[in-house]
Amino acid sequence: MNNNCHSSNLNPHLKSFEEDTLFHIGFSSTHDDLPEMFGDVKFVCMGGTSSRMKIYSERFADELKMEWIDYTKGERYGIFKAGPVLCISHGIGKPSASIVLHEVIKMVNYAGCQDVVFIRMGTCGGIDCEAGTVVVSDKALDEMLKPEYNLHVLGKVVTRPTQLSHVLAEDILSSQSSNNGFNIIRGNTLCTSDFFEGQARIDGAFCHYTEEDKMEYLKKVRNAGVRNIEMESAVVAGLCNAANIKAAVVCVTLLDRLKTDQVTLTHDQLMKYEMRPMDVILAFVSKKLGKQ
Ligand code: R2B
Ligand code: URA
Repeated sequence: MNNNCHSSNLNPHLKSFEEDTLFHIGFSSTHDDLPEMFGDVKFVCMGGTSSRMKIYSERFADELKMEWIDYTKGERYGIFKAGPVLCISHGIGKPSASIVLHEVIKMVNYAGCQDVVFIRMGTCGGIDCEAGTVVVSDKALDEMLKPEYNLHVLGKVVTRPTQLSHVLAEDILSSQSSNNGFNIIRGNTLCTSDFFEGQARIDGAFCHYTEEDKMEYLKKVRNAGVRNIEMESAVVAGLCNAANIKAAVVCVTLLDRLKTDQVTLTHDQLMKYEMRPMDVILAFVSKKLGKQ
């Protein structure tokens, strides 16, 4: 018996496993009826925190008039389903996002999901744009400004390209109404392994460079077409490319990094801005489902 691994792109070893335990999200390829639970999923929406993904999923369920189910097991990652929309948290940073993406990519495969797309809906620092701007990413760049996600495997560097789906980005943008009350721009996204020194901040516990050094780097970043900085887009792009899944990254800026390092938004401003990627993706999903 094998556990129903369909995709030729995925790990060939999976086909010979009797059972695959998806430890961090709490499912089993044989003991859970994944096709019944998740077979209808078309949109996998990911973001940092479980509480935000719960709010997003409730909003999807309300607006699309779809059934809402909380599939969260354990405390690592929140998993909520609103009809064909699965909302999953990925935590902070590439390692956390990589773990959940491996398991979710396998899960949608075991569930037999067809034409599924992955969308990260997050927060970020902006480059040369005011707080509250929504950035739809073209590709993720690493700290050396290369469109690559590099991982050490068996003592060697494995490089995965981080171009995001042009088609999906266009589809998302074309589903927006012009009067949603905020700016949406496109650009490259710098994906870093740290929030402080890795993002050229001078307010971390350590800093060996000057404000001028920082500004020189951020201008170089801007010249590479970067409009925002965050910490997971490269994994979303790299792993979805490897799996042949279309992916998009849609993030709201919390500050302009050419002006400041500290996020000083009030709770209300943060809540308001955090709903913007949701509004953008809700318009897209509604259009795709013929509900607009
Ligand atoms: C954006 O915000 C988080 C750091 O504050 C991180 O998850 C990211 O990518
Ligand atoms: N998230 C980041 O990764 N960087 C910022 O500046 C703000 C949010």
